[in-house]
Amino acid sequence: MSMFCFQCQETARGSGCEYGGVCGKTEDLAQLMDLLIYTMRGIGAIVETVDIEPSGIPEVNREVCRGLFMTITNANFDEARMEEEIRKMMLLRDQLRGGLKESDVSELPDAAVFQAESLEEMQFKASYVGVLSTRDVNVRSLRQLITYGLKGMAAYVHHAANLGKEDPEIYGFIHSALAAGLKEEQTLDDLVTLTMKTGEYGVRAMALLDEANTSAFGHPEITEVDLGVRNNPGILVSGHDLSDLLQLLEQTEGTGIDVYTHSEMLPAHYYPAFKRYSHFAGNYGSAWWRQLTDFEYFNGPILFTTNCIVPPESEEVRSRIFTTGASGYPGCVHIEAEEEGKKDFSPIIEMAKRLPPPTELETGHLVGGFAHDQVFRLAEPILEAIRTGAVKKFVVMAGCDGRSKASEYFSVNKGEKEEYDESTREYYTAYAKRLPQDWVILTAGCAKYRYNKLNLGSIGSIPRVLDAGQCNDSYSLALIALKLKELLGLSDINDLPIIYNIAWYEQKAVIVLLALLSLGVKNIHLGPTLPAFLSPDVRKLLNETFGLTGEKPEEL
Ligand code: FSO
Ligand code: SF4
Repeated sequence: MSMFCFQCQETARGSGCEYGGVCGKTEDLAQLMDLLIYTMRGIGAIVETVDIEPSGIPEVNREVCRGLFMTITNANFDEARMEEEIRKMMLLRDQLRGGLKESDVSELPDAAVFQAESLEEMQFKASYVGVLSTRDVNVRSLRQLITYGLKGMAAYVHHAANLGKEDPEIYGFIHSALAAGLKEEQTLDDLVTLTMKTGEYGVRAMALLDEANTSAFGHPEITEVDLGVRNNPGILVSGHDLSDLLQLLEQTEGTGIDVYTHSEMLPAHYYPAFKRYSHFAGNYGSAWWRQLTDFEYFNGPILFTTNCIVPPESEEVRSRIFTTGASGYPGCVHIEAEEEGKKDFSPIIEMAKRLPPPTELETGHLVGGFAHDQVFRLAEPILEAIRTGAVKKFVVMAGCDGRSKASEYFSVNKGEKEEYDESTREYYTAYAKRLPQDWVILTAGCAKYRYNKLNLGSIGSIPRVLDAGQCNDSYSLALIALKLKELLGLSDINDLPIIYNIAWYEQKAVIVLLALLSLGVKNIHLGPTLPAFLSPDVRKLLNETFGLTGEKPEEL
């Protein structure tokens, strides 16, 4: 075994990928990712040891966030770029270390000083610094919980930075939490404290991104998004980065090319700033894991701004995929930012002009845009519906979608009741269908694709599925809960008529979970299966302290 990774929900046998990833990650790539994390821990150790002010090292801050983002599930499959990133990170690390006194350097851990010139040397080094190098299972579990939370946080910070919003204190926390992963003497109590702090900084990072998005694009508003196609050639934009989308819309204006969103880009339609582009056509396809079929029919080029990439099976589809930012795939053209974050998307535009328009997959529309500002403006009717009993309960079904099981909507009738396997994602479709008519779903993230096309109707003017946006917009759901608590005069967020039935897949969901825990939310149901990286003792601790459970909510 030359790799071990258990960071996502689809990890092999529910315990860990050891001979290549279920996601498509190779052993070599997994090793390089381990070494990249180790190098960034070394940077954190230097920053901490000599008390470097994070505001004085902007390039290092941004590169560390990008590096963390590159290791998130399904973001980057390109070994050559990972190797290049390690070299860049080592250079930044060595420059940081360069000005230090001999005595300071001698105090630094190996991660801050090791050298690896060739790929072979990197691989050799990587084989000693992966997840399993932490022997104690509980320390390993909490250390990885924190690391995965940092990856999610870094993704949000990276998007905010692309829009010009940065917070040196968040960067400072990321450096110190990375460095903490090198400390031998950490107790479980230290790690639990750091886990909670990670959640607190997660809230700050989500608030920062919310501010970046809303100040750049306006507040999301209720919007009907078209699911059909037009007759022009198209470009499909996937991932989560709204600044990339804006640049693409600007560069395609007047070219006769339409721009469509895919998966987690759907919520871009809710922002006023994007609505002024008449060639911003609609949403194409479904959740990330269905992309192999969706892309085949799209016919035009596809731009990945972040995860989730599924390794393309056909050369034809691969030739139409472009990546940018932290994402990457071998053999696909990667578009790097030039000065001031500007990107030249002309290779994508030129390809789009030569290719046919997308093939229609479906017609109709989806309604979304229920982020905090919009929901606050609907506070009166919502409160009235709660008071009169028209709305009995809210269920937060935010998070991620995933492959298991591959059939999207199922129906196995055994007697009166629909049967489903609770360990698969079919459960979320079944659950949404079974909800009483006076329950409302609050959602964010790609988890919504399990039920957002079911036509679950409305209660008066309130749709039964309120989509706040992307996974990072789960922050909106927390703000909505806090506002309801205030308006209903409650003293505890857990007294609200809200239950949490959250689906997770990758590490952005980990920071959302830690953020919710730090806000005091209790009794979260997390599925379809609990993370493999939570050891039995850590599961017990999270259950006893926060009521976190892998059990599904009671039968309806
Ligand atoms: Fe989904 Fe993928 Fe957004 Fe994730 S597309 S799974 S939690 O990247 O970030 O919700
Ligand atoms: Fe396995 Fe998930 Fe890691 Fe990929 S990201 S190697 S599927 S645990």
